[in-house]
Amino acid sequence: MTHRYFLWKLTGAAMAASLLLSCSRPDPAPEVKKAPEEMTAEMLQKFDEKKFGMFIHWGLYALPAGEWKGEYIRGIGEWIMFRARIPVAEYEKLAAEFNPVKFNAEEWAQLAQDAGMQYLVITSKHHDGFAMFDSAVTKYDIVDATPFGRDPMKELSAACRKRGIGFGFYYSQDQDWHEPNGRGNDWDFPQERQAQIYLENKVLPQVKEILKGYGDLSLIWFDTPGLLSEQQVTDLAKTVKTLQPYCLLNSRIGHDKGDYRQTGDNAIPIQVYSGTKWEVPATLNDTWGFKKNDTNWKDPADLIGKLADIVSKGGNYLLNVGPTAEGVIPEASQEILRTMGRWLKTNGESIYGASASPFYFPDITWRCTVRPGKVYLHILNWPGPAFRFQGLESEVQRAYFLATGEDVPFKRDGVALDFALPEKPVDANNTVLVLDIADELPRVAAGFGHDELPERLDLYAWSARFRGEDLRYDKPSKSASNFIKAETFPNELWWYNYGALEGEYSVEITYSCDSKIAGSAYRVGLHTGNQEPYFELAGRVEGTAGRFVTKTVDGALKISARDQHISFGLPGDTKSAGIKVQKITLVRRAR
Ligand code: FHN
Repeated sequence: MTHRYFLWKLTGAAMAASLLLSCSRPDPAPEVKKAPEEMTAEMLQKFDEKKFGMFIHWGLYALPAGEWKGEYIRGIGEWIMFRARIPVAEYEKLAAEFNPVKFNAEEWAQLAQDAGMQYLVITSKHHDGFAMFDSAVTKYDIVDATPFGRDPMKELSAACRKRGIGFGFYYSQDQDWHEPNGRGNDWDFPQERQAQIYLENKVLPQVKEILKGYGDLSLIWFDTPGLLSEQQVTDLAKTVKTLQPYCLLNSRIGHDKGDYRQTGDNAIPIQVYSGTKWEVPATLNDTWGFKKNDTNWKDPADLIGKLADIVSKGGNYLLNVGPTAEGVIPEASQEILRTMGRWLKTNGESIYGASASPFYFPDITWRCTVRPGKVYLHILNWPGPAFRFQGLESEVQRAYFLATGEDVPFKRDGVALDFALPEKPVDANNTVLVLDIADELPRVAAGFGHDELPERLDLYAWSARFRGEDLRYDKPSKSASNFIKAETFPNELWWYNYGALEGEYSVEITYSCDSKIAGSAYRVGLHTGNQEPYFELAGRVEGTAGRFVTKTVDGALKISARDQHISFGLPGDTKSAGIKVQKITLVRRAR
């Protein structure tokens, strides 16, 4: 396997570590002498080092909080205007009620810091078109249109700066349901829109405002570029870089003009994803903007596992909170984030500035991050007292738990290391086992490199995106259930390819189903984008008397690099809501 990318990452990580420590300001003032690429590279390095950030979706939608005229509106909270087709004139009235008197920038920034988050990105304007900052371009902003009358972004950017937390703005550059020439609102504005007018009159001037009024920005996080032309996106990127050459652009600016890549929402690549810097934007429950009835909070252990999973694969984790209309980050979110922060306080060495795994992941027992001379094994699903780790050729000088410093006995058997672990995890959230190795970089045995996937690959529910809001995870059986039929958004498991899989595969499903409820049709789908599968394998759920069994699905999946994700679901389920799906296994037939 090639170590070039890996080496580059390690050197970069070391550089970035020293930069981060020596730098109290997260974002240096532009030095015009440097070439643009150099400035971007410098910031990308720092960005890569940070690993964990806070995303904040906050806007007028926090007031209806998922309910309109007494009716529950399915889907993510910040989309309520769109989903309920609320006329502009009615939605605008929310501004007069929006008074987040409990907003406290210091508390929000402190929460980010307590959580171990190194950067923060907040919605300056979401798709509803309302500016959460003081904008001279329109009166439709938090200072002019609400009784609150303060600019919370001024306070928050200052509170972040004070703590050395990178500060960035989310800005919806194409979708704007408030504007006739923005994209998305066809209930008020059925006529054809003229994007250029909207760009010139709202987007470019507002983007200039957020660049000029809030100090050095770490990044601008654009979203849903839609149908903007390459020229329009180029102009937007130029506007940003002219005013702040150090400000990073995310890939959702469109037309490949970003500095780093976003995965899909809540979409974690199935294996190591290299070649570019990337970030996973993700939710703590099933919404970004506050929804009063969404209490489907993810388990902190699961989130700590996901953080380790993402860093092991080379990415950053941007985890969202949706404050209420009063300006309070929900208590449950705060508790989860503080739990993550406590874990990071002890185990941060294995996350910040760490490089991706040089090994592929055969299952979900462990993930791996690396620093010079050290391999960190994040044991996420405890294997019991005997743990075999394969593929490391480097001599291991010492193995110990990061949290306690306690030595862990092991024996070598060729390229396998057999560790004697305690019966129970040292830390139920993620026990980090550190290997001090004799090499600067781990030497990886042939057949175990991250780019050498095995003939059988398990895709567990644990590592899937749960699509739809009804699915639930059962920790003891590591399975997903409640694949009920839904009017909008099918309840499905989605596994993101990101180029890891190419070839022809048989598929096996490991599941359990009470025999009395068996019968519904399931499908394993291949998708090039967020729409319905263009190809599917189908079968019917058979009863297993409640035991987990593995069954082969008829047919084969031909997966290519253009396939975005693989799904499992029961789209028309009327009977088998109790089926528990633990994993699907891809068995290679041909390359
Ligand atoms: O439509 C938005 C959504 O509301 C949210 O802001 C997420 C965050 O990544 N981005 C969009 C969809 O991808």
